[in-house]
Amino acid sequence: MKLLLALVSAAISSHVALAHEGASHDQVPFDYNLFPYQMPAYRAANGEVTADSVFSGITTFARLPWVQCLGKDAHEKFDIAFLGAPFDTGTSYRPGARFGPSGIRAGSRRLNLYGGYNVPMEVNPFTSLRMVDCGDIPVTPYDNSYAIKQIEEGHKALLKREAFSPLGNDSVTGMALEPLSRDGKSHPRVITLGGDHTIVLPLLRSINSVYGAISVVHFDSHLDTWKPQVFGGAPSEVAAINHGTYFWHAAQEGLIKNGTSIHGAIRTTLSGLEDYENDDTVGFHRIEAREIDTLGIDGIVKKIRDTVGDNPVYLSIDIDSIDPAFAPGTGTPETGGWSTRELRTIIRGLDGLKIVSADVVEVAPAYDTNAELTTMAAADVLYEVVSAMAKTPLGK
Ligand SMILES: [Mn+2]
Repeated sequence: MKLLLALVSAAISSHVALAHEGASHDQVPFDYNLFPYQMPAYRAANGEVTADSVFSGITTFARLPWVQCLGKDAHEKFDIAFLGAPFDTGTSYRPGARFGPSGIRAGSRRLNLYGGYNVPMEVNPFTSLRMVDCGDIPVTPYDNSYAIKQIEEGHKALLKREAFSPLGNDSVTGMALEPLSRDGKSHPRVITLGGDHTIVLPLLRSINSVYGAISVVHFDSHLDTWKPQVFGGAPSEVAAINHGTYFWHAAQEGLIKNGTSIHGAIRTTLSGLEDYENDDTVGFHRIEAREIDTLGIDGIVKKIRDTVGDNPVYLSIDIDSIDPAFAPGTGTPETGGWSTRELRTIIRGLDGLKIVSADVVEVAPAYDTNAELTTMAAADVLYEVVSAMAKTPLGK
């Protein structure tokens, strides 16, 4: 507790110096710290500094400050933004992922209770980067085509900004790093909280506008590269875009760099082996869930790293990559998956990859347990993602 109070005091005393132009405090209670500790705290009437309880207050991801990025705080800068996309009208089986963003936030409340230092990664993402929660994109539940446009525009509005922290120098050469983006500017990273997996089509359109065609690392029990005629039957153009076909559309639009993308944790049944041939055409390599018994975690990490190399990477995590024993709250669960521990270790193995943005999708809290297993797993997986991001600047 002493350490916690010391951290809070340090954060309070640095607060004044770090409050920067443009920061608005009109809705922020007490001495709310925007950076670096980002931990809600207040000074009581007797002058003592007290950390707010993790179970109280309005819930944001990891209790990060809420910034109205799509509203009055349109010019606020950050390094990582959490952004909800509460869309689930592209699901084939159980609906409910529209409650994913609020569920993941609830599952994330305890992430930085002790300060947030990641022991195996040797980094504290909460003190290394300015992270904020931008709330949710307004998404209509009545019109998929319109909702998909809303998601692309909402994501772009954040991604197009300049990052809060400078890019820094190469740790080996000492030379200033150059951004990976097409416009030569340093952009923040956006972590999208889904939502069903359909949202990745508009997200990849947004990513493409800043980075061009991208390599994708995709953890999922399903391929999601199916042709609309195979998955859903494509009775209309709107129905053709759903949570099993979005990668097929993304490839048609040239958003995915062919041959440098990879799925992990695949274990779905198929219409036939031609689904794998189609998957090859769309541009993915595959790691099946059961290969963890032969390749091991190190072999899986090596295969992913060999596939994407130094390319900019978009990371998409379907929570159903994890076994339903550990993450039952999802739309299309498949048994025989990885444990939460295994997926977290694999993601830590991606340290050093140029992950430009990421998502966790298909979290449907209505099917979760009272113990919040699924939403905790989603939040903890994202903690590993932001830790990897904190260690790897987006430069070359
Ligand atoms: Mn999926």
